[in-house]
Amino acid sequence: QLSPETPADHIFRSKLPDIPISNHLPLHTYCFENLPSLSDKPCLISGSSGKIYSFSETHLIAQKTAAGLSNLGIQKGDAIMILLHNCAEFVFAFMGASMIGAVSTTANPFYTSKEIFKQFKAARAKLIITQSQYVDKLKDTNNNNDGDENFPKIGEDFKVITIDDPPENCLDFSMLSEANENEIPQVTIHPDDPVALPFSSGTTGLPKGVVLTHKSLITSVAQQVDGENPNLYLTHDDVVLCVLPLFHIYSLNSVLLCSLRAGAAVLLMQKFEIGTLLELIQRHKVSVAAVVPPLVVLLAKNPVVAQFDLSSIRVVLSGAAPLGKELEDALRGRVPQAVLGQGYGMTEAGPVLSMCLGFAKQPFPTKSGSCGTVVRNAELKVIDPETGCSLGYNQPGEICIRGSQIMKGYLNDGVATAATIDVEGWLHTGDIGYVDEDDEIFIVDRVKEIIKFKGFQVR
Ligand code: 4UV
Repeated sequence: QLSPETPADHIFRSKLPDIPISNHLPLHTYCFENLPSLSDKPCLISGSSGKIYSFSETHLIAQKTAAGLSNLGIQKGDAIMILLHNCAEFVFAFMGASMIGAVSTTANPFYTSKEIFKQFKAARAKLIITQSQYVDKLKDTNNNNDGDENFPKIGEDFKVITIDDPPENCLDFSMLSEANENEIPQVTIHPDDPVALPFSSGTTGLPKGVVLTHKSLITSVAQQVDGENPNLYLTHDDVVLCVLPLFHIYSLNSVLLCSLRAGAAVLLMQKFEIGTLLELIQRHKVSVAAVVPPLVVLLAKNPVVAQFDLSSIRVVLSGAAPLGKELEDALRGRVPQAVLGQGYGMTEAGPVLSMCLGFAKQPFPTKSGSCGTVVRNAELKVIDPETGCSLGYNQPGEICIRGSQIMKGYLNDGVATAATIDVEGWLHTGDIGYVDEDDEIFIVDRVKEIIKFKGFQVR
């Protein structure tokens, strides 16, 4: 019985009903659950080479990669670092690691040597998968060791695998992708075991490892693409643009994992260039484009866009930073046939808190500027940052989210975890926003320290 002094929280829910979610499965089993009906369908399309991997090929190479990682000594609970731009090998490595119960920590190949090793050491990674051009950063040269005599050495302390010609002491990716899939060790994966370890500053301080489990990622993907009326409706005929980097959770979750689950093809773009992007959209008839606001600016304003046929695009999902109404309207002029809307995510939240209901199979009307409605099977509340009291419709405050999709916690940092997830299980985002009378979320401010450049956190 609540006393009159402690009124019940005002909890916001999706307009979509809750659904059963198979989050007892390992992530790879869940993502490839529909493999029998998808086998020959395109799964990964390499933008640069045009090579297409079917669902069964993708699954098989991921299994081989799992066996290869195991042959190199990677065991359940170990971490590997994926230091790659978007490419098929990223997918094979991530899914392969999942298959043996290992964890992938993903990082931007453009990071400095110092940034890479900070993450590498914090994650206690045993192996790095990268491209030969970044191997110099992984060596104890250029005085980036700060006098550390224990600076790890390639080949001795950790292994480096390159997806192109391996430099000295490095191994070729074929060691993984051509291993015998029958040699995958039998492992028991628990839903609470970690599978992804992206790094984020959260609401305060330095980047920390965000522990995302099999259960959290499955829950997040299911909240988006599962159910009779999925919030983000993807079909076997969709081609989903993957230009945003897979090392960031937005692309990893909402582009890659959602497409694998839903049976849509993923068009992988290694690096961003506007002409190539437009040409690939036209050639492969991209139907769903996941973007960030700076990309929306280009698509809306760059005159070169008018020379390309973008009529295949039916959905544009923008996220990771605010998208103003004016910009959204300008983009609408370029893709009048498409539904435009936003997703709102935070690495720690698993990551998706809310998604535009205009993307649903049976869509709802939505407003520009809104970040969508809270995802299903989750609870959202808005609290007064001073008093912690929960607020009702149209009252701005700190957005909090609760559900099985949120992170398990920060890696080895109980203090930071307790400062972010309270005892009742609410994750405090550090974002200020409100929910309007149609259950749409609007973000108006931030009470945290993170700096974002083009939608990505700056370290
Ligand atoms: O931790 P992070 O870098 O995470 C993200 C994740 C974004 C998304 C977006 C759509 C998806 O479908 C998805 O899977 C992932 O950006 O940064 C988190 C902070 O970025 C701001 C907000 O301050 C978060 O706490 N942010 C994210 N999305 C939006 C946003 C948005 N739509 N509008 C305004 N700010």
